[in-house]
Amino acid sequence: VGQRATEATAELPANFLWGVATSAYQIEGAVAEDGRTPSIWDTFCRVPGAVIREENGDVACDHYHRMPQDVELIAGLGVDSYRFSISWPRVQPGGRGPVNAKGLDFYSRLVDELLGKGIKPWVTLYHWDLPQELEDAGGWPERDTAYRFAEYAGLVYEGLGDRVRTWTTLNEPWCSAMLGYDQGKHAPGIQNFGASMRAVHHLLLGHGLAGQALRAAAKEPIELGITLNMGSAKPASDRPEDVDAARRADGLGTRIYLDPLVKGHYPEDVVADLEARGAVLPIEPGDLEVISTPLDVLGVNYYSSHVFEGGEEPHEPVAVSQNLPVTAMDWEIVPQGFTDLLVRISQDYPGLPMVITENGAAFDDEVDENGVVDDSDRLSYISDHIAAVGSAVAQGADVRGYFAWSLMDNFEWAYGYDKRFGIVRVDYDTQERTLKRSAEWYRDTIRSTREK
Ligand code: GBH
Repeated sequence: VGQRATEATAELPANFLWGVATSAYQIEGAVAEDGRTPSIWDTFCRVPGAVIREENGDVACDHYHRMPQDVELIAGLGVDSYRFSISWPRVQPGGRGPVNAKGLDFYSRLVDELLGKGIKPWVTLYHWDLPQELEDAGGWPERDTAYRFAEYAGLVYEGLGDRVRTWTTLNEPWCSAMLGYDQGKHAPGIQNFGASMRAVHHLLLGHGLAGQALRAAAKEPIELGITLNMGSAKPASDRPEDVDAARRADGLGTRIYLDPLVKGHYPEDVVADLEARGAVLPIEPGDLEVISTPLDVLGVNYYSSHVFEGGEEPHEPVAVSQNLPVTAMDWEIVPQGFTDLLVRISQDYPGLPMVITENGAAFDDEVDENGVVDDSDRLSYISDHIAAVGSAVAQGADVRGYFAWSLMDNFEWAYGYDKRFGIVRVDYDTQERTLKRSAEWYRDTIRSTREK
């Protein structure tokens, strides 16, 4: 363990931020308590076939009732920071109107518990749980949702802004737009490419408007961020159709978000591709200025990277096998792609500090007769990926922190409770939490960096 920790962290700066991450719907449960109303995920989970075994987040890890103990668990890992998300329909039921004091109070107590233990709260305002009423009014393809999101951000700031400095607006807008409105694998389960592109623009607009609202309300400077899921996209060969396929995958996966956020305009090649498909980004005058509101930090969520082949025109990207080992999600394990991605972002979008807001893996854990989960596969995944971050830093990437996904096993969206991403095991019958070997390694590794 010692050797491995030293190697993995050798290149990281001394003030590197270590953390663990979760999201509201995946852990909280208590979906009908203290005034919370349904989100699109409560609805989606009831659609036959949408989620494996028709599972849902009604109870999840029961974190809503176990929060103080869970904060103790987090403190025991010795992390600097805890990344969690706020449930919009808890704080502003229905997505409109006044704040629900009881709902907001839960997060206020969470922040106090964390600060009391010297743990920095890293707040994400939106991790996919849109109030159902806003979906009924059109959801993210509808422009008004962006304004509603900014209003909600302001309400949260009023309640927590005196104690929270770091604000992530959205978690993985690609997933909200593409899985939610194009592929239909996530809530609200719609399959309409045009709608997904309208969602992209309104998510980004919502990010910008919320960022401006937070800054307008802030008495002291805040740290504004957005979290994107990304990987490196490489062509399978130098055949023009493969090169074009990789360009397209990168365009819709990464540049359609980062270009407007950082450079203030959408990438021309992507806009041209969309036009050819009859899809439009519904840009209104002034939108790009709002979207490019200065970012203090870019959150990077990394799981895997792909190599693409292009078929016939228009060279739709098709991911091909790299013959690498996979996780329980069947995602190939590509730490080199992580290094490549971080170096590339630092070159193409210079001056933007990055924090890894999620990285981790699902494996089929086994509990032995002593209750131990010896998850050497997850431990290797995490240590290899921390080392990959180190390599990127050595090549000049400005990466300032790493959050393991996830603190504990939780509701893995369309996969229900089948896939376990936790470094802490959750027994869903008893709600007992047990540190896996990976959690012990992570704790010891963090400790060892402090002794440097
Ligand atoms: C994150 O999303 C979420 O933020 C988090 O809530 C979730 O629990 C966690 O990851 C684990 O899933 O099939 O090889 O093409 C992950 C976003 C986007 C990552 C799609 C994997 C496809 C991999 N995912 N991506 S592959």
